[in-house]
Amino acid sequence: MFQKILVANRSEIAIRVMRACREMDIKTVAVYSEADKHALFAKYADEAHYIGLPPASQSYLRMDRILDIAEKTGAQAIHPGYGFLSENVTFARECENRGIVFIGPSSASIDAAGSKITARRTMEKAGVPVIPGISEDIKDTAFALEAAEEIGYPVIVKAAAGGGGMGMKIANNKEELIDALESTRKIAKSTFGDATIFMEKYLKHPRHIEFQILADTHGNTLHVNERECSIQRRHQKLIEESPSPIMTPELRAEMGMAAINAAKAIDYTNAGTVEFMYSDGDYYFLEMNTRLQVEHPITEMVTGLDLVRKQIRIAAGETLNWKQEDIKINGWAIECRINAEDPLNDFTPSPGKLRRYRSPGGPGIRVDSGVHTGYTISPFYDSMVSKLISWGKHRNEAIEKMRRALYEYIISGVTTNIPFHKAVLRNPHFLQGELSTHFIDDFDIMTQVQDVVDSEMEKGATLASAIGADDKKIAAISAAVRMYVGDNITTKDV
Ligand code: MV4
Repeated sequence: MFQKILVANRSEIAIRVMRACREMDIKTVAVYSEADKHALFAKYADEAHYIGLPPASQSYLRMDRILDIAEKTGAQAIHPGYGFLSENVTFARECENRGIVFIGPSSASIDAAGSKITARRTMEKAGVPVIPGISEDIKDTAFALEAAEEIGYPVIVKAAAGGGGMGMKIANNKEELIDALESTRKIAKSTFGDATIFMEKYLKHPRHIEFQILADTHGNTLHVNERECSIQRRHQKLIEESPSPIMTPELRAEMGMAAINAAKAIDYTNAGTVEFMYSDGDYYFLEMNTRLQVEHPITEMVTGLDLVRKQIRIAAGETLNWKQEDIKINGWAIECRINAEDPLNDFTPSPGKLRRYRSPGGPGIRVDSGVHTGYTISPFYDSMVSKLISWGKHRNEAIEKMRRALYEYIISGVTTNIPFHKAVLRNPHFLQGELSTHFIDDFDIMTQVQDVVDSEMEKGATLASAIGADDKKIAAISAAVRMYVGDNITTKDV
C-alpha cells in the first residue's frame, strides 16, 4: 500500500480523498493556488505546497509543477479528483512515465473514452446499445441527408471531441441538418481543434441513468448499481439519486451487464461511470466518465462501499474479491448540490464570504464540503458550497430527510440554490419519480422556486415587523438563523 498520496485537486473532493487516506494511514500532500492558501483542504493535508496563481491554468492544471511536487515529496500516487487533470490523457501518461501511480484508469483507457465517435464504435462492436446513428466522421452532406431519412428526424449532430453539451445541434428537417452540419463542424474545429462530427437520432425526453463501475487490474469488473441524474440545468447536474425510480432488478442486471461490457471494451480499471440515456424502456450508451464523480456519495450510501478507498486499493494492485451477486442495495440516497448561485437570476454565481454557516446533520444526513463560517467562495472555481446527501429506507424517507436538512441549512453572505432544491423536493412530479433531462422546463420549476423565496420572505417580513427591521431580506435571513439557532442574534449581527 502507498505511504503517501498527492491530491491534485481542491475543496470538498480534496478533503473527501484525504479522509480516506487518513483512515488508511496514508500521508497526504495537498497542492493549492493563491486563492486557496487559507482553504480547509490545504490545512487538512499532512503537507501543502503552493502551485501558482488562482486561474486553474496557472495552478491546478500545471502538470509540471504538480508532478515535480509529487517527486520531491515522495508521493507514490496521485489522486486527481474530478475536473482539472482527472481525465487528461497527457497527465495520466506523464504519471505512468515518471513511475507515479495515477489513481484512475490507464492513459489509453482515458483516450479510448475521450473521443465520442471512437467510443460509439467501440461500444457497437462490444454489443452495447448505442443510439441509432452514424459512427463515422460526416464529410459528405448528401450521405448525411440520406442517413437522416433512414434514422428519422429529429437528429442531433455532435462533435466527436465535444462533451458537457458543447458542440451539439438538433435538426428537425433537411434544411436544419444542412445548417447543423456546417455550424457544428465549425464549432468543433474552433473549440476543440478537431472538426470530426457524427450524427444520432435525437431523443426528446431521455432520462440520464449512469452505472458506477469498479474494475481491478486483474480482470475483475463489477457494477455497483446505478444513479439517476436527470435533474440538470445546462448540463450541470443539480440533484441525483440512487437507485433510479424506474429501475427493476431485471433492467438493472441488463444495463449493468452492458456497463460492464462497455468498461471491458476499453480495458478499464479503477472507478468509472458508464452513462446511458433511457427512454421508453430502451437505453443507449452515451459516454464513459473515466473519473470519480461528484455524485459518488449516493452510491456509497446505498452500497456501504467507500469508493475512494476502493480506488486506492485498486491502484495499489489489490484484487476485488467479490462477485456481482454480492453487491446489494440498501435503501435510497439523494444528493442535492448546494451551490453559491442565484436561482432567480439565471443561476448566476454568487461568490463571496460565508458570514454565517451551519450545515445540517442528524439521522441519515451526510454533508461533503470544504467550507466553514468565514470561508470565501472564490470566483475562480465552481461555486459549490457542499453536497447534501440524505439516506432513507425508501425513496420517501430519503425525500423527507432531505427536506428537513434543507430547512436546517443556514448560509448567509452568499445567495444559494437551496430554494431550488426546496421547490423540487415538494414538486408532485418529482415525488412520483417522473424525471427527465427537461424536468426543470417541463414542470415550470422556476415559478415554484420563486414561490419558495416569496414565502420565506413573507415569514421574514412578519418577524421583521416584530423586531422593527426595515430591510426584509436581512430580516428574512435573520429569521431563518433565529428560528434554527434560537439564540439572541439581532439583525445587526447578520
Ligand atoms: C443526446 C440527447 C438526445 N439525443 N443525444 C448532452 C450532453 C452530451 N454528452 C450528450 N447530451 C445529449 N445527447 C441524443 N442522440 C440529449 C442530450 C442531453 C442530455 C443528456 C444527458 C443528460 C442531460 C442532457 C441534457 C440535455 C441534452
